[in-house]
Amino acid sequence: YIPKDSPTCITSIIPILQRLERNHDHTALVVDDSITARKYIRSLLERQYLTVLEANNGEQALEMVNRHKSISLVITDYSMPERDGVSLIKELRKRFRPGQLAIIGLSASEEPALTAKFLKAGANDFLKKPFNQEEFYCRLHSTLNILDSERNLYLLANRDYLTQAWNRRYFFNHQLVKKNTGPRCLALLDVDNFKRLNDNYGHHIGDMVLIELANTLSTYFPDALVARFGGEEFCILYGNSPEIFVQRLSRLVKEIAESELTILGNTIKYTISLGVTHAESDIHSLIRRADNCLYKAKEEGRNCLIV
Ligand code: GH3
Ligand code: MG
Ligand code: MG
Ligand code: MG
Repeated sequence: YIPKDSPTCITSIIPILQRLERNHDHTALVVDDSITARKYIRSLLERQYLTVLEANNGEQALEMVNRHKSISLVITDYSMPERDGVSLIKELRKRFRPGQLAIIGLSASEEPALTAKFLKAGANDFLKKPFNQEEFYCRLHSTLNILDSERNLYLLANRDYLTQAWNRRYFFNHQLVKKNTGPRCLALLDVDNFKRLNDNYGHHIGDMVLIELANTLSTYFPDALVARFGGEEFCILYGNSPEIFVQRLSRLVKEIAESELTILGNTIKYTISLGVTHAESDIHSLIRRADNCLYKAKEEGRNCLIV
């Protein structure tokens, strides 16, 4: 189904359909002090299946962006009371890269070099009011295509391909890792006798066990940073009380040992070992200490946790 007034200048239907499907993932914030303008832009965006929110001025827009994490596109007017569009964009760009939040400027102002002013402030694109509807849709689509590509690129660079867990790159770039101060707990997790599991059931089943384990870890620790460090080894960094962390990890060791996975007709049982540490020290000494504990856990017969 193609909306009647979808851009006729794009001749191929397939890209439009694919674009429309992906638009469901985007929430747009329309910022304008004119209700008429807001309603008109809302109707254009809703016809392209975007979810739309509205703000009256730049100040309100900042508040909305803080409150609604789903906002991925801001379409903003220039002249508004309290905070104008250019100032709003400058403020937003302190916190969001163009690949995180797309911004399109719109203005009827005759101010010379306004397009440059918007682009310099960090807008992805700019349109002069009154605009041609087809041009609006063309610019909207190309902005959203770039945003989607940037998001995909980010995930490709930061997630582990097999398990979709965060990878080492993401881990070492994370704020909680970089800050290097304050108490933190770190656990290194290693699957026991994983080589044997691969030998017994095949590498493919081994892969599926890793995927299952990564899913279990992310549901167990939604409040922690979980990353695949490599092979069958995961790292969990937690910013709260070590007592609670160790309790939850102990429960995890027990639960994994007691559970049975059914993968492609095979009943799989496996265990994990953990080395855990908590301190107010830099990440590398935390990892070193956790690794020593993990080594001891293996020495003590595996399927256990050493702090
Ligand atoms: P231990 O209890 O001492 O940890 O024994 P282990 O067999 O788990 O340890 P080892 O380091 O000898 O073997 C790890 C194995 O993990 C070897 C490697 O083939 C396997 N492995 C690493 N990455 C992957 C992967 O992505 N998929 C699968 N299926 N296996 C992997
Ligand atoms: Mg205005
Ligand atoms: Mg290992
Ligand atoms: Mg192992």
